Amino acid sequence: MEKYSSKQLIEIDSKYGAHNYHPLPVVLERGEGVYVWDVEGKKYFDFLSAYSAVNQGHCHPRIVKVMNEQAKTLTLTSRAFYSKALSLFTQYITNLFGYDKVLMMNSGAEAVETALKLARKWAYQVKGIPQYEAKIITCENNFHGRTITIISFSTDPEANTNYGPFTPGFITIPYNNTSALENALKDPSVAAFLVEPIQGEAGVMVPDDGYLKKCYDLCKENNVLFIADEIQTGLARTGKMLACDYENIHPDILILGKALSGGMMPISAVLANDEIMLTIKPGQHGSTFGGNPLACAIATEALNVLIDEKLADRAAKLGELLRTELIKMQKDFDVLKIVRGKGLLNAIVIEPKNGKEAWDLCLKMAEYGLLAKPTHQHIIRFAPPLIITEDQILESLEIINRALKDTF
Ligand code: IF1
Repeated sequence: MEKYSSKQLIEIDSKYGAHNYHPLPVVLERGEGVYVWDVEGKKYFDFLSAYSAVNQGHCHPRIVKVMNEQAKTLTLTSRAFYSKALSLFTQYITNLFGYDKVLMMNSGAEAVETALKLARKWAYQVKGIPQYEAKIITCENNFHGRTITIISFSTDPEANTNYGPFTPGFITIPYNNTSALENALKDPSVAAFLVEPIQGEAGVMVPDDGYLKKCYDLCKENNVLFIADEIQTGLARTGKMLACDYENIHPDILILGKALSGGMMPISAVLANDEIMLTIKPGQHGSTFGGNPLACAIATEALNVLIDEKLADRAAKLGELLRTELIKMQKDFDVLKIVRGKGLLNAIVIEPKNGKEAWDLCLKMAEYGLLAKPTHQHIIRFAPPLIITEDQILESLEIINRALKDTF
């Protein structure tokens, strides 16, 4: 096979690919566990985990094995017919998370859109809100995907400028502010409250303890659905199977994605009880690939790996170690302003100095063998695969320390 250099491949991408991202100048070719390799054969710790889609690590052998077997058996039937894989997966995932039913989709955004449609259906058919007056409350600095409806309630100009006109029916309130929610819930046409248990894209913003529980209780008091977008925080990433588990709340609608597939392919799921889920009748929602046999086989094994390898406990323990050691580093580096996170969903905030900023630190960490990328200019997410070991965390911290020293 012809050898290409990183430089050549970056030029090809720039010439033929859309410019909807600005990647770090690293061209990856292989991944295994916590490591990825670039086309020159350089090895890196992956501290982004494809934004928490590879919690189980790159190319987990158990998931690859199941994927290969199913790929040779049956990959796609459409929903015009039943499939054994889907029937058995629906039973597995609903029992695992404690819901009556699941609706399978593909991307996270599609699952969020599905949850919004369920909330509106429930509003008109169950709660009795007058038709097309249903409103859904969302939070400032949210990130729930890139469709036109979802960016309609984004507060980030980068996400929605020049994409209008926007979908109506959304109320925006500040995140981590229960009185703002209490006030917004006075509107009788509110159907639901959609929230990320931790705001990932906003920069791993962890709300106050008790925030989610208080929001959940306020929603219950006002007959409003509590919808948790656990696409990034779910599936062991924050140290529990779900971030909502920290506050023992059971969302009315639970949205999963990303690591539901172990990074193999887009797989997302929306879970709810019958009162909500059965508001959608046959022919009123769907997707060509939603719940396909290949996805169901992969997702079953992806969940099994999380459980068998106790990845939530590992994330809790090693996340604590990572944050503790990063906080110690703050004594030596005044640019390291904030360290925050839960489990292995963490972020640091870097204050620019001597004309250098977070991007330069990421370039230096890449040079030293660790991949991470800034979001909102000064925030760097540290979210390695959950299979990382204590020694690998310590080795990664050494790289971060050296890069801080050599950058600022
Ligand atoms: C990008 C970050 C962004 C999500 C939550 C739904 C979705 C996401 C909580 C949509 C997706 C991805 C999208 C990707 C980068 C990454 C991301 F937050 F993880 F860092 F963008 F903000 N809910 N997040 O985090 O899922 O349709 O992508 O499968 O768009 O750049 P999707």
